[in-house]
Amino acid sequence: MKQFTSVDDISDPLGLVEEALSLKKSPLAFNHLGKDLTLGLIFMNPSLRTRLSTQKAAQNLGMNVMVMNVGSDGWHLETEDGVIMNSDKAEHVKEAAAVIGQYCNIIGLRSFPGLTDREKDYKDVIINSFVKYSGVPVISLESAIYHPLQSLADLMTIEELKAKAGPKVVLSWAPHIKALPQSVPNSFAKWINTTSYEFVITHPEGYELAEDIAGDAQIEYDQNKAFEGADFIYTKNWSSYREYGKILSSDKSWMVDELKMSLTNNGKFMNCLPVRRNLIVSDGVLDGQHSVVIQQAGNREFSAQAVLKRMIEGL
Ligand code: SN0
Repeated sequence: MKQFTSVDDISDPLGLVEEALSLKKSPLAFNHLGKDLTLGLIFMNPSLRTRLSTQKAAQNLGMNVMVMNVGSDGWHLETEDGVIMNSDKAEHVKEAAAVIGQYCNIIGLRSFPGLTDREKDYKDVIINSFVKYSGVPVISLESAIYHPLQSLADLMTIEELKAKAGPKVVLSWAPHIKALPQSVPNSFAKWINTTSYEFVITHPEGYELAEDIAGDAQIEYDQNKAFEGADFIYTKNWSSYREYGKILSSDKSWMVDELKMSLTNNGKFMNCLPVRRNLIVSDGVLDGQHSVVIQQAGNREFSAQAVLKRMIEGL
């Protein structure tokens, strides 16, 4: 595997889920596979789970890991072609990616969107530049538009917990004080659209995801109706795609609480974390027995390990 930037890079998403679940049972079964190989983890934005779980996954495979917070410790990167570099950006991504590729056998990269220029963000320039110029396989640790390692862990969690073949999975928008990327919901929608689950997305009007990403998901503007009979509730805030990067609603009634969860079919509560308590979800739901957010985060280690394993096997 030469790149892992979205589910489109995977021919058998559920096969990869199975592989990740089997690594979870024996994490050290391939602990020599990555011997003498180096993984570089490059962060332009903050991270807790992604950084630690990917580092742990690499260690389970016997790899060496180098981590750099380029956002704070590196040069600001230029991404435009043919510009006079007389701004605050000291290094072009062409050289930066190629140089990091000299030191690493695989590169993981996190780069959030600017949320001002939709066309630019949706070209996913930084991750695609690393794919183009680094000369080594590249893993998205959340790009401007997708977070595939998260979605793989989400799908693992649903597969572990589902009580029937085609569970009802609901992706629900919730309010936030900041404009956040669409990466997590975009990615979740794309991965769930590869399954035979019943898939509903609920959000206030104006928060529609890009049509080709939402795909065949049912859109339901009435959150209570969406929650009826749901087996899994995945809650996440995102800013508007249509009115790009804008916060169109701060409606507190979209927060997930016990009353809303009581409409579901004993539904499990999911979130990628970090989650803001009593803004996105009530304490009661997050601390309650139906919350599976810690299991989800635990699965991040094995989603990263399954992807790294396939990449190493393809080197
Ligand atoms: C990121 C996002 O894409 O929404 C990362 C999620 C895995 N989340 C945030 O930036 C949350 C920031 C905040 O202040 O709550």
